[in-house]
Amino acid sequence: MLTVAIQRMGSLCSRHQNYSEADAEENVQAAEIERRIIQEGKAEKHIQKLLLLGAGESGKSTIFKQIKLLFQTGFDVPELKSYISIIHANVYETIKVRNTENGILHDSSKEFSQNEEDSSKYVLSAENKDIGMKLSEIGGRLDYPRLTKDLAQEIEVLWKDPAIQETYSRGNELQVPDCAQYFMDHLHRLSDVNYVPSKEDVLYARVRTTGVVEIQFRQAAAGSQLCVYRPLRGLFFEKASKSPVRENKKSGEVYRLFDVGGQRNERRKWIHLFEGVTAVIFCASISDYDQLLFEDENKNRMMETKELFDWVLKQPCFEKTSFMLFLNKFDIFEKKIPLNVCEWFKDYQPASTGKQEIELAYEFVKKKFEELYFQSTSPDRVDRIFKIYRTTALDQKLVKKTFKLVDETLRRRNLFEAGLL
Ligand SMILES: Nc1nc2c(ncn2[C@@H]2O[C@H](COP(=O)(O)OP(=O)(O)O)[C@@H](O)[C@H]2O)c(=O)[nH]1
Ligand SMILES: [Mg+2]
Repeated sequence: MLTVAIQRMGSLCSRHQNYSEADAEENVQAAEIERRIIQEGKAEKHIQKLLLLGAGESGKSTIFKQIKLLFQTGFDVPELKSYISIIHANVYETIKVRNTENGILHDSSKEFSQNEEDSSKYVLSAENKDIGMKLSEIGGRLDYPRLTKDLAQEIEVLWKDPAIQETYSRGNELQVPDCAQYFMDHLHRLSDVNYVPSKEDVLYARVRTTGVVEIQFRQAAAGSQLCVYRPLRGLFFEKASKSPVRENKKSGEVYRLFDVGGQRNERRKWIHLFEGVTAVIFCASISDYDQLLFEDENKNRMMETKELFDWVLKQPCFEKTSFMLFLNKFDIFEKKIPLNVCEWFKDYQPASTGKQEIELAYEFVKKKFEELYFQSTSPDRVDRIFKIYRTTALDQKLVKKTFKLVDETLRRRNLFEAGLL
């Protein structure tokens, strides 16, 4: 690159009348380029690579969005607006109904109605038939329309229909988006003609990540600042505004965080990112133990997470990589107690009630992951760092606090490795 730049400068300069002046200028520019390349090379060495891994819907992209909010001024209006179609699609997915020979049913309750004697409870009531027909037609379209006030009102009526509520009461057996209730509670605001999604709406919005997205930022000792944010092979794009070299002069670690798709078909792309990773932030949704996978409805989500964590831990590239395990969706977990269903947790014995039981259940799950970590970590890797954090990715304060702890741990590790501790 340097040679090309010099060659280009050479051809430009050759048109100059005064060659010695041009040569001097050329030398100065070449020296400057070389100095910048050396500096950037040094800066790259200081960048700590963090990888968000975990199964689909474990909260990786929500953590990624939180980091973007914490280390940047937030989402600007065009970016917020880019979420309108995603949020409206989340609404239509929540209320997706289908016209069948037995009547209009929620898309997901077809199996329930086939396997149960009393299938009538899943059929929309007669007075909501027209709305049901309309939404069944919309649900079949490739592109959903923008949510209008009228549509929002009709969706609200349908949401309250006993058949839909009956279906949603068995949400753990269905592929129900976590954001369903939240968006149903805000239908009127979401359908306003001037609607601009709030920060919270964006955090709730569910979009399946494909490809890889990265953000680069600096966690300073007091406060923090963003350096650069740019896409790799992913969805988001924002122009890099500052050179990491300049930012790096200030104190604080520079991190580059990668978010990836979590579904099985996305995982083969992960391996390309495994080189030189400082820490894996593994997201495990601990509320998933009674749910089935989106991509394989015969597989329990927690069992998938267990196998995935085991596989990641054994990757040859991660011999010295630190592991930060985020036991995520604690807010949903605490509402689901007592634990049940999942094969991995079958030795769980409820011993108490209320808050105390929640703590016991959480400690039980944490211990399971700890045991798995040590079983899957060969003796030559025992000096890599392993930390577990209880998270709710939607809770900004908690994510901020957690990331600070992650940062402190990684800094201490660096000092130790440099022989300064
Ligand atoms: N209630 C709750 N919802 C969460 C939490 N973390 C993520 N979600 C929601 O779960 C859905 C999937 O999260 P996402 O970050 O896209 O998962 P990913 O597939 O791992 O990237 C989104 O609708 C999020 O808003 C959490 O801690 N609590
Ligand atoms: Mg994602």
